[in-house]
Amino acid sequence: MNTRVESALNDQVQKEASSSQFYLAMASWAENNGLNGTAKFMYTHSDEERFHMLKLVKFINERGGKAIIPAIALPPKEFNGLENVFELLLQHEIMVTESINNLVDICLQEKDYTTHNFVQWYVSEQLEEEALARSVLDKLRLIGGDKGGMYMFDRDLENAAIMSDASNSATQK
Ligand code: OFO
Repeated sequence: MNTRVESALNDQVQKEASSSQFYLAMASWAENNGLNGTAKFMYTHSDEERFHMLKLVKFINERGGKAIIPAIALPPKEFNGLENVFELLLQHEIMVTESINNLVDICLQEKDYTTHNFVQWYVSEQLEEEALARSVLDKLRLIGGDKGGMYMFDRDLENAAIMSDASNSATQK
C-alpha cells in the first residue's frame, strides 16, 4: 500500500476512535444529568464511530498495510448544557470532514483509486453527520429554556437512536 495513503488512513483511524470516545463522554454526562434520550443517542453515535474506525482498520490490513491502534486523548468530563454538547459535536464533525477531504486529496495525488473509492463512503457519512448536528442545534435554539420543549427534545432523540440502531444492525452485518 502507498505509504502516504497508509499514514493518512491511520490518522483517520485515530480521529474515528477519538470521535467514539468523545461521544461516549457526552453519553455518560447526559445519563448523569437525567437526559436519558440524549444519552441513548450518544451511546449509539459512539458505537457508530467505533464501526467507522473498525472499517478503516480492516481496509488498511486487507490492502497489505498495517493498521495502528492509537492512544486516545482524555475527553471532557463536564459539558456546559445540551447546546454546548451539540456545538462541540458539530465542531468535531467539521474537523473530521476536513480530515476526510484531505484523505480524498491524498488518494488522488497518489493515484490510489481503490482507496479513493473506499473513502467515498466516509464523504457521504460526513454530509449526513454534519446535517444532523446542525438540525439538532437549530431545534435546541428554538426550544431555548423551555422545560416542556426540552422533555420532548430528549424523547425525540431517543426515538432517533432506536431507529438508527435498527438500521445499523441491518447494514453493519
Ligand atoms: Fe465517523 O463520522 Fe463522525 O466523526
